[in-house]
Amino acid sequence: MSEPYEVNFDGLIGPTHNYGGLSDGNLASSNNAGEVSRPQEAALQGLEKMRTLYKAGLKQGFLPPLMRPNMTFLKRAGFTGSQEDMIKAAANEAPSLLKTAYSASSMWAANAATVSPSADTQDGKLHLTPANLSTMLHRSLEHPDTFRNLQTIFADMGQFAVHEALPEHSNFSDEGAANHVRLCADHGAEGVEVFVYGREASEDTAGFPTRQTRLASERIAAMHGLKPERTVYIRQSRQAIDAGAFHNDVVSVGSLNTLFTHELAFEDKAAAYDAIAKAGEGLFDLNVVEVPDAEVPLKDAIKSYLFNSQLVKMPGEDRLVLIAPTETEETESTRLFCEAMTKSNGPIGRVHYVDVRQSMRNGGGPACLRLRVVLTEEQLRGVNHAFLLDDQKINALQDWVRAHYRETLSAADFADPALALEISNGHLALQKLINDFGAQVN
Ligand code: SUG
Repeated sequence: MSEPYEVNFDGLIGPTHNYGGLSDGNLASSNNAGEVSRPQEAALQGLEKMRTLYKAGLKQGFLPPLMRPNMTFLKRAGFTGSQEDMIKAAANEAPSLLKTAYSASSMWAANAATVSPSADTQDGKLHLTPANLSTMLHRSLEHPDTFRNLQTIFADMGQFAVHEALPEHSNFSDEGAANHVRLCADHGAEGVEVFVYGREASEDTAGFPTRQTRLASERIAAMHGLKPERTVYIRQSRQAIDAGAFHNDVVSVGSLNTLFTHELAFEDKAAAYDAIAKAGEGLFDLNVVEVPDAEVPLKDAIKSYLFNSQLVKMPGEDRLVLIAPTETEETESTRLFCEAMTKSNGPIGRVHYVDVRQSMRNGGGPACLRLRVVLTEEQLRGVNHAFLLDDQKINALQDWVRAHYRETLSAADFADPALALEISNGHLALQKLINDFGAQVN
């Protein structure tokens, strides 16, 4: 049997990428609110990151951007008439709702879904559950379309189970893979699935919003048919959330048997490491690379997004590679930590920096931009190949971006109905491109 693949599906950054300041508790989103964004540059940066992983010999896929403005949302919010009427009325009466309808937040694919590979599930299928993202209004609009996209990509019901999102209520707040870590000996071997939550279902918490409940995590684990003895629930530390770690993937990342984490990521770190090690008994020996606050203060970890990196096993390399944002290189404490870490003989042997600055300015690093899906050879054949990339397809998507995206965008532009038309033409061109990709023989 050949080794299964960990495929990264990145969110293709959409033409309405903007700095809306919509995410309370996400410091980058708040600090850059109202700035002029550069959608074309953003999407090209994202595609170059995808190319980096593809060229290194990894399988790379993409999730298309969701259609914006979200007219269904505006309709449900009480706007009527033609598209033009609705946009003009929203611009006059409720510009913040128009901004919400225009959000390109589906680019952060780590929040698209929670994924359990077939090696962990009782029915032997790969399970995916879109996140309801119910804490933030703009993000809560994503899941119905994400569900449809996942159904299109993972259509083979004999191999894949795509569930509907959990009920939209704060008791079930769910942010998908951003609060989920899978540890294992090899991608294809049975693993331990770790769910990190910020609060109990009906608990009131002061401070920045806690976006994941334990109940949501438990229901997803049950829905995916995970073994209770291989499933761990860990509470995220209040200190990390209040410092701006709105998702756990801002303060830790795991791959294979390695957990790379800030020492203040979890409420009770000793209990957390013990619980993971115990759940992994007989499967793997847990290797924790813990970053001390004295070397990298939480504030620097969050500013630099050291942990919002992709931790990957590259073909031909013995040790793991950390695909980190350039901000990690520019922040002294994190750069020095990475230099020392790669010189030691620990599990992370190399750091590769990528430029995803446009996304970073909204709080989305390399790890936010991707959804990891472990696929066996047979499952890979069952995936809709239009969404799996190679060099030519990346070039074609970049040409499409250059043809259809504005160089700059600000919230004031949303009031002009011509923007919506322009975007919908671009969307049609993308549909055609995806159909062409699908028609190619792989
Ligand atoms: O949900 N930012 C996203 C960033 C998501 C990052 N994802 C992970 N850590 N996995 C969020 O806060 C900002 C949008 C704005 O303000 O326009 C935003 O939604």
